[in-house]
Amino acid sequence: MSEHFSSTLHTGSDHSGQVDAVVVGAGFAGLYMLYKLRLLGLRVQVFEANADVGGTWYANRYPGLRCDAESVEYSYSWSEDLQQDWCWSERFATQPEILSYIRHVAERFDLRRHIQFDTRVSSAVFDEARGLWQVRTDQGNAISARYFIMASGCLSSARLPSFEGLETFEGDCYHTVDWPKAGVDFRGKRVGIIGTGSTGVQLIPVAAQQAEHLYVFQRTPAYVVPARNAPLEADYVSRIKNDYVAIRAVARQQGLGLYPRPTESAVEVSPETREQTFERQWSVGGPQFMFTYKDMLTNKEANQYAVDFLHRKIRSIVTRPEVADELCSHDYPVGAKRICVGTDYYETYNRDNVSLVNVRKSPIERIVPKGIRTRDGDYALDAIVFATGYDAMTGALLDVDIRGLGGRRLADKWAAGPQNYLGVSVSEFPNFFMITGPGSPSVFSNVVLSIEQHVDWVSDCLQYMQEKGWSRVAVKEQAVLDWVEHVNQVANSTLIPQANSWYVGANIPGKPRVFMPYVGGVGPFRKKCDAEAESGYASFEFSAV
Ligand code: NA7
Repeated sequence: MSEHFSSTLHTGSDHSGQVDAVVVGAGFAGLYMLYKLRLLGLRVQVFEANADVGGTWYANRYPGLRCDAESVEYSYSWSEDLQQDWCWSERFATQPEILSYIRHVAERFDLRRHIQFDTRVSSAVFDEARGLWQVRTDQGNAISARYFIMASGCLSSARLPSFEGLETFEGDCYHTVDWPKAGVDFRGKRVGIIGTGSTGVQLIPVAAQQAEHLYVFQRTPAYVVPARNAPLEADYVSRIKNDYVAIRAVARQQGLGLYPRPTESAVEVSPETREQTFERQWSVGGPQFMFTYKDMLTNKEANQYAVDFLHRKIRSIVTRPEVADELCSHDYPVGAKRICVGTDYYETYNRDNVSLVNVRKSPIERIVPKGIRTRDGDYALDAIVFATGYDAMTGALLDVDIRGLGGRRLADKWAAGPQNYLGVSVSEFPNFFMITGPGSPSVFSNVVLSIEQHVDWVSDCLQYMQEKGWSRVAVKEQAVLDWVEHVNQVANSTLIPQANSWYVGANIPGKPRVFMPYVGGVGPFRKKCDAEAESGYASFEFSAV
């Protein structure tokens, strides 16, 4: 162990003073990062804004919330005992079940003692002379650390559009990202939900069962495939557990996990075959619909076949043709915004107590004391729910005032987009790492496995530094420029950048339109990261100061 590292395991939280590493966030990423850093013998302080572990799975509690990745996959793979012991009860886990899993991990590996909760990191400034990050929090902590690691999540900075008159509303307002712990009773209420992304799609059917009347304010229709959620059968679970090591190995290389990689092209099969195949995927349910054909995200014609199939499904389910028409999207390829996975979503629009309001045709003008005013009229409401999403991928990073060499602010460096290398490192910001940052597969993968890959890579890099006696690492500018170009090239070879999605920052006024996730696949991405390590981190500069 190098002299630059502590030789003893830290056994308690330092609220001030110095540690080896500060980690921001105690969700899936922060917890595993903490675990790995402790294995290196480092003194670690984790700061978490919420009152407990879980990250986005702690803050989001709206009814209907489930993961849209299969539960047997959306879990840590780094402990064989853990993955053998834990039993998921349903195909797509509910938020309470995921949260209890994360809490179990925190307890099982004794992680909580290094986490300070209810504490938001406000700034991190690199002190060049000392080679240390000076980290401050909203609770008055001032702590220095050799390494500063943002494990703050891709979807954790909530977005509330600036609706005029919001403060005049006399009813109740909720944002799905900050749902009251005690729950919300919509019985007897006229409820408006703004937003039909994954969140709105999950909440709408549940809210419709309670509300006296539900108004859905839709700007862009989502493509929604049925979840077909069900309890997990014991023999299925035991088959998975017997094969877990092999299943994880496949998932790490291709990113589709349980879903076989499609080999056929949608444009090369007969119309009858295509229809049958789409129909089969529809009946299986879940996000694997996007993996029906290999070219659905790269070939316009292939994508249009999928769109046409989904439109036929919508029209077959929704009984009022004019409502079905409004639910069909015509202005972006399916999958270019994240495909939504729902339960009874389209069926909900057949209920007498549900109305769809097309706010693209008749935009919301303002919130008024009694409800929402659109161009074509007022909607009287007792409650408004904002399911308006996140400042994705960069929001949580830039919520912290991070300053690197020469006091340069990360927000300024990223004024034209999140320039970094492998989604993990930023030039001029030594000893600063991001877990699943922009430029990595993150939201385009089973994010838990992507988190593991990034955490492993960072801890391997730190171990390498320990062995070499180095204490400072910074990526070279050229590597960043090359990586950003590669990320864009790969994205532009697909249809994905064509939608006004949060992938390109289009949901945030003023945010530069830059494609953020890496869509080249987790296998190729892993190979690039491994090659970087095997080259002795050729794209990085190390020093002992
Ligand atoms: P999303 O996917 O960003 O969806 C937000 C929704 O809110 C979307 O339908 C937006 O319409 C709508 N929205 C946002 N601002 C407005 C205004 N001003 N007026 C009307 N409608 C608006 O967020 P989610 O929380 O649903 O899902 C995010 C991810 O979390 C999801 O992909 C999963 O990975 C988990 P728009 O499409 O912008 O026209």
